[in-house]
Amino acid sequence: MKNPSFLSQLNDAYGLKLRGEQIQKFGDGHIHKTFLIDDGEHQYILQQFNNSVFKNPERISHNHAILLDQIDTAALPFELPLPIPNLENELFTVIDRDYFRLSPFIAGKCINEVNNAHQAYLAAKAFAQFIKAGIQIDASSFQEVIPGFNDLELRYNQLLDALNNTKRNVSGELKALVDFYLSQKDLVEEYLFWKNKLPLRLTHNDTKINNLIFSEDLTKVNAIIDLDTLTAGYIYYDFGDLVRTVACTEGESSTNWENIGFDQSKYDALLKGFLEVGEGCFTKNEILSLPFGGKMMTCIMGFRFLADYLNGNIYYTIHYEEQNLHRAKNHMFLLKGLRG
Ligand code: GN1
Ligand code: MG
Repeated sequence: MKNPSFLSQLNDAYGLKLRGEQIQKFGDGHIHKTFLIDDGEHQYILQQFNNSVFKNPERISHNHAILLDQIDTAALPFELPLPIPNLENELFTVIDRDYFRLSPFIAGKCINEVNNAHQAYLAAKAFAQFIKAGIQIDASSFQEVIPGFNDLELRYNQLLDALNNTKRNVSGELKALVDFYLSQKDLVEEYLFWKNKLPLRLTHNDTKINNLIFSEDLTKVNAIIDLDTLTAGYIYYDFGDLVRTVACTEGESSTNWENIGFDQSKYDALLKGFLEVGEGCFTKNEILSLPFGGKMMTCIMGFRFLADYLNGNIYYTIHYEEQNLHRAKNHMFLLKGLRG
C-alpha cells in the first residue's frame, strides 16, 4: 500500500491525508483483501473488493438500502458497519481498475474459534437478533447477490462439474475425499425436503465466527461484519454456519485430523442463544430445521473447498497449494461428527 499514485487517488476520493505506513493488512477473510487504516486520529477499514466473486455489487447496495430503510439499526445492541460513500457519493472507488471501499472501524476482537460455551451463546444470540430485527421485511424484496450461494443442490452439481473438468490426478486421498462428499447426496435430498416448508427471511448467510467483532474481553458482541451476502435465506443457514465454525473442536484451517470433531456443549449453547431470541417469532418448522443447518453448511463448505481445489484454487485465498483440500478434509471429519 505504498504506491504513491494509489495513495493520492485514495486520499482524493475520501478527502484523507494518509501515508503508506498508515495502511496495514488486516483480518482473515477469504474473499476481499482487507486493510486497517490508522492515521493516529481516525481508524477505518479499507477493502479491495473482489468483483470476480461479487459480480453485481449494485445488488449489495440494494439490499443494504432495504436494511437501512426498514430496520432501526440504532436499536440493535451491536453495530452493522456499512460502507462509507466517497466524496462523489459513491460506495466504491475504482483505482487502477480495482474496486476499493471504506467502512467504519469497530474496535474489538475477531476470533477464529470460541474458547467457551458462553461465547458461542453470545454469537448465536447476535445473529438471531439480526434475523429477528428483519422479520417484518418482505424477503422477496432482497436481490440474490451470488446466484445459488447456499443452494446445496447447485453446489453438489458444481462439485461434479469440477470433478469432470479437473486437471488434477484424482486418486488416493483426493479420490477418497471426493467419494466421501459424493456420498452425502442424502443431505441434498433433505435440503430439497425443507425448501418448501420454510419461510424466507433476511439472513446474513456467512455467519462464521470471525464475521463478528467481540469486545476485547470477549464478553459482548460489538458488531456483525461481512454484510455483502445478506439477502433472503433460511434461518438454518445462519444457525448452521455458526455450528460449522463454533461447535467444532478445531477451526476451519486445522490439519490436526485426529482432533477434529463436534463439540456438543458449544452446540447446545448456540441453540440456547438462537432460540432464546427466536422463540415466538421463528416457526415450528424453522426450529425443527436447525439441526439440519449444521450438517448442511458443513457439507456445502466441504463441496465448495473441494471443488475449488479441483478447479485449481481460483476462488478462496490460500496460503499453500493443498489448503482447500485440507479445508475439505477438515470438514469431512466435522461432518462425520455432526452426523453421529
Ligand atoms: C468466505 O469472506 P469470508 O472469509 O467471511 C465465503 C463463505 C465461506 C467462508 C469459509 C462470499 O467467507 O461463504 O463460508 O469463506 N464467502 C463468500 O470460511 O464466498
Ligand atoms: Mg469475513
